[in-house]
Amino acid sequence: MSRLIVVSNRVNPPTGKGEESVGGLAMALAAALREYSGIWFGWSGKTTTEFTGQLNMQKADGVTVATVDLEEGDYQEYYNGYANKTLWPLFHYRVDLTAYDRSFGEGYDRVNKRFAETLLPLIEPDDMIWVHDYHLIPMARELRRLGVTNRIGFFLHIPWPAHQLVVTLPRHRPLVEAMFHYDLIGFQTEESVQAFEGYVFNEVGGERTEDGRLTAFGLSTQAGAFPIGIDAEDFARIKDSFRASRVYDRLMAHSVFRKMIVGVDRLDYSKGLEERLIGFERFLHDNEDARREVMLLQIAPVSRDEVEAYQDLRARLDGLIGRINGEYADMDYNPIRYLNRSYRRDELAGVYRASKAALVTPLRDGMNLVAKEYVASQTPDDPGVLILSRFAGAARQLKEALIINPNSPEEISDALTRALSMDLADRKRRWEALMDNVTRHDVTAWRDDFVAALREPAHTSTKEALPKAANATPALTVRAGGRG
Ligand code: ADQ
Repeated sequence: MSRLIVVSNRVNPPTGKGEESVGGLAMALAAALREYSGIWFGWSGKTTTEFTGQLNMQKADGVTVATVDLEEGDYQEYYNGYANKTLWPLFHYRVDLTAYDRSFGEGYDRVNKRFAETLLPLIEPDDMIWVHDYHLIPMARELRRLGVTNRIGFFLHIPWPAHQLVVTLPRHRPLVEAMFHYDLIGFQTEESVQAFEGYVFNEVGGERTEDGRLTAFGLSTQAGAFPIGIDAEDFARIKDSFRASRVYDRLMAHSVFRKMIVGVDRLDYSKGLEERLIGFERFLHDNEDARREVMLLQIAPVSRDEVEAYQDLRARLDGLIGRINGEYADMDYNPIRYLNRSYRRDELAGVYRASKAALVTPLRDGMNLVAKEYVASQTPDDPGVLILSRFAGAARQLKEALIINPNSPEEISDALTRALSMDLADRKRRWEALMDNVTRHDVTAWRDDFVAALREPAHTSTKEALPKAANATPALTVRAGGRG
């Protein structure tokens, strides 16, 4: 059986102890790597004054992990720069926050080349390579330049934006061309697949072949939707664990005669945190009875705090929360409890279980795993209500949630009123359908679907390697399997 090599910007394998602190995605990838006796390759998270390309190999809980340090300039231009100041805002429809700095693009290409060169000696002829996310779009092109003919897949965790947005990027063409060096490109939703195809057909005159492949730039690839899931079974189990129950009991004791709503997000402008707070403020304004009775617990660990847009957001949130609490708090009541820290997965499960409703209000989100985690942590005989933005990829699957437009404070306020007064039969009916979806489309199904599609018709491939001098791009026919 071929091995699997997973490539992602950061490598975060389980340690074998205290796994509740490791994310579900990391657990699922680690399980796949154990099954396929593979390697997980990426950045160590450390920087040095000069790039050495020195590989650091470790075995962590049955998974071989290979990491490399970056130099400070790489970190600033590739990670803080092109990844987090260019692609992240643009792909989340925030052209106003997008930096179009040429040095960022150069740093991005340089790091992808360095990653490819460092990984090269580890690749064996039969290995499948699975590259993750927007940090590493050019990775396959760089590997092909080095002569790698293995099957290479790519999964984009964030949305692919509309054509009109992509073309605001000065070097959009080489970026999209680089994607055609993958055998398989996975997106979170059909909407992203269609947006990608829209670019390919309308901007570069690409076409779809009879068997569903996309051709452009003299290359061909396969694109499909592979909506990511969570380890639903594990969440349903840990919600009753000792730690989850302790958190649950503490929260219940604190909210006697009160109803708690929860929000859990990285502190990021794509998550609609301000819109959520303004919606909650509207709810308090419109419902005198609810004041003193309903509180919002917002957990938002600080993220990417070296980037100015994140510092600005944090300052605005501090001001907004101060204003709302100042207006509506009483001596023994605070409408918003705001925590900038991380919690273990089992603790989060306890928080979700204790909350009558979850507010998940991103303005754009590839999927949103919090929405699924909330569903999986509910008690079947008294489940809470999920309020979900239509702009989260998860809204395509979780149709029995209360779907809202986060730009409307009234819609948020109305959904809260509805959620908090919903009768048990309605809550149960919705939750059962949601839980069924979250369980069926879990992270293992996602991973297995993607790997099966990547593995598929290797024998029909007529793939060649790119010449080492990369100026001339030969016609390359790549056949990939997978769902169209
Ligand atoms: P994120 O933007 O990080 O992921 P999300 O899908 O919600 O967004 O995942 C966040 C994860 O972090 C969840 O598992 C959540 O439990 C965890 N988390 C959040 N706050 C936490 C806290 N205070 N303590 C501990 N854990 C916390 C990107 C894309 C998403 C896509 C995922 C997976 O932006 O759209 O769903 O990748 O593909």
